[in-house]
Amino acid sequence: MEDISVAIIGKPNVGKSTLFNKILSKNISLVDNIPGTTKDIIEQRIFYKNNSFLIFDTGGLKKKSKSKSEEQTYITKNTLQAIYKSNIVFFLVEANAGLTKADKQICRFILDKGKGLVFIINKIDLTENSREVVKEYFYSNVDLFDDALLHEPVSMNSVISGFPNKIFELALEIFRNSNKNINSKFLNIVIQNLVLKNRIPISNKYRPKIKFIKQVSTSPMIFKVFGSQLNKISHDYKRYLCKGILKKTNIKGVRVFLKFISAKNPYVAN
Ligand SMILES: Nc1nc2c(ncn2[C@@H]2O[C@H](COP(=O)(O)OP(=O)(O)OP(=O)(O)O)[C@@H](O)[C@H]2O)c(=O)[nH]1
Ligand SMILES: [Mg+2]
Repeated sequence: MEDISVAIIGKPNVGKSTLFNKILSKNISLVDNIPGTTKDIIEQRIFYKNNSFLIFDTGGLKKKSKSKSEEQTYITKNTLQAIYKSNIVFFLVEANAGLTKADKQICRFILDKGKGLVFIINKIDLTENSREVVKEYFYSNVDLFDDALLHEPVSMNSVISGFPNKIFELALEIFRNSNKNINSKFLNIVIQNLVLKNRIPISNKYRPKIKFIKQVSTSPMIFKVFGSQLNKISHDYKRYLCKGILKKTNIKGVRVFLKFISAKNPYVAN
């Protein structure tokens, strides 16, 4: 049986190791109130509903240092390694801390690498706001990713014991979805409807034309789109197509990737 690999990622002290221990029902990873407690990646296997999960606890994300580019400063080598090795990332934030630019960047990075994302709000016991208000705040902020649809965040108090079923249900759903083969006929109806609803803008007197779409890979989900002058389609329009496909197929927690392939047209000057 192949493992579903899961990396627990988040800023120092958000409760990654606490969640890791809770998942394993054992105190394996050191928990402390000092940020930077976990140094190396710790990995353990668990079984949930006949699936084997390999869980990585990570040292998390470093504070910003001014010398490097922003992405580098937040994502350390260990974290990067864990993200690359994983199918799914459990991304933790603290309820009281708010969603920072760094959090958003890392979520974006995770999705861009084709990984599934489960967004978890921890230390919900420390906030005065209701769960709903906190969830709504984070949800409306992470929903900015318009080429990926996220699930509603899971809110939790990770120091309360008990296996976090909800998180694993989401992980399973995301994993299954990212391994789905979408019916070609359906996919083509979806994309033609998207184009009908919102026409591709004209570029250089020519309107790019989409003729056909087909899925070429699962996990990550990659689709090839065939047509003419497709290199003229704007970034925004590509995002519109991605989001439309995700909505119609009801896939959340992962990105889809579109590759545009234009037929050579001898009548159009370059
Ligand atoms: N009140 C409250 N405290 C929590 C919760 N989850 C974790 N903590 C506490 O937060 C502190 C940090 O927890 P860790 O699990 O060590 O955090 P971490 O993200 O692994 O930290 P690093 O390894 O340093 O990156 C500990 O004192 C935990 O007991 C929670 O849901 N509520
Ligand atoms: Mg830790």
